[in-house]
Amino acid sequence: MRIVVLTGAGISAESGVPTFRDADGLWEGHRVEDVATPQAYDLKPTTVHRFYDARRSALLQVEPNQAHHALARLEESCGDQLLVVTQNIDDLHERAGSSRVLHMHGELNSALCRGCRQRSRWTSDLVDHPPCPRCGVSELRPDVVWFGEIPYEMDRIHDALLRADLFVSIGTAGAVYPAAGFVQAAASYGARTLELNLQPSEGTDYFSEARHGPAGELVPAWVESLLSR
Ligand code: BJW
Repeated sequence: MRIVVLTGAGISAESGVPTFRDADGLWEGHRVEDVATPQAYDLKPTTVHRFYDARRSALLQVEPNQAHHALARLEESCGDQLLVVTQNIDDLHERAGSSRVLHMHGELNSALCRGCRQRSRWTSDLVDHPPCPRCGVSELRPDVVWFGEIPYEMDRIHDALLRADLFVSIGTAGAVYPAAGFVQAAASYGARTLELNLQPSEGTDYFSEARHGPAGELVPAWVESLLSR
């Protein structure tokens, strides 16, 4: 059985990483247009760098939770039949042991050079305009996908959705496209679809089945039931 799992901010919430749109979410103190568009970056690069620098250093204080570990166990058993597509820019899936992970909205531990367009692994601050390790020009920005930009890996994701038998969405509000449209795409290609989220997402009606509760409980239970079959 080929499985595609889409994850969003809710899977990392129990690790202590704030979500975006919940109460106390990341954007409560920031207007989305101030930090999550290329135009915002052009206007206020220091504000945007501080926002992402703070999130990058906060990553060092958090650990993967039971939901990330359960998906890593599933990969141990399913191998390349499982693909995790994450909207998250944290590295908690990898730290739990998953290796088949596509970061469609980029990664905190990566920098993108606006000069040479190369991506480089980056774990320190960007606010002081360090030079690009590839071309030497000081044009590094967070390697994340903002509104109006094209997400990464769309061809591979589309290919996986086309071949999926099961599509599972975990911890995402279903408010941001193209990820919010994956459930309809997967269903139209013949996959069964399952939502695991704290509450019904905006797209909940498109799923064949929905279970609501914390990911730290729902995901291990789902994985165990699948592995025991
Ligand atoms: C729990 C839990 C627990 C909590 N357990 N669950 C009009 C109509 C349709 C589309 C558009 C439109 N106008 C513009 C667009 C396109 C636009 C878009 O979607 N806009 C919307 C606002 C409508 N999209 C884009 O611009 C994208 N690009 C694009 O479309 O390019 C065109 C193209 C695509 C494909 C091929 C060719 C061309 C780019 C979108 C980039 C999104 N970027 C961000 C920032 C990334 C960097 C960063 O992290 O700072 O990505 S925005 C932000 O939202 C971030 C997230 O990945 C993304 C999704 O958020 P998510 O994960 O859903 O988080 P929350 O907080 O919203 O929800 C958390 C959920 O978890 C909640 O439901 C909770 O209940 C739940 N939860 N605790 C389980 N313990």
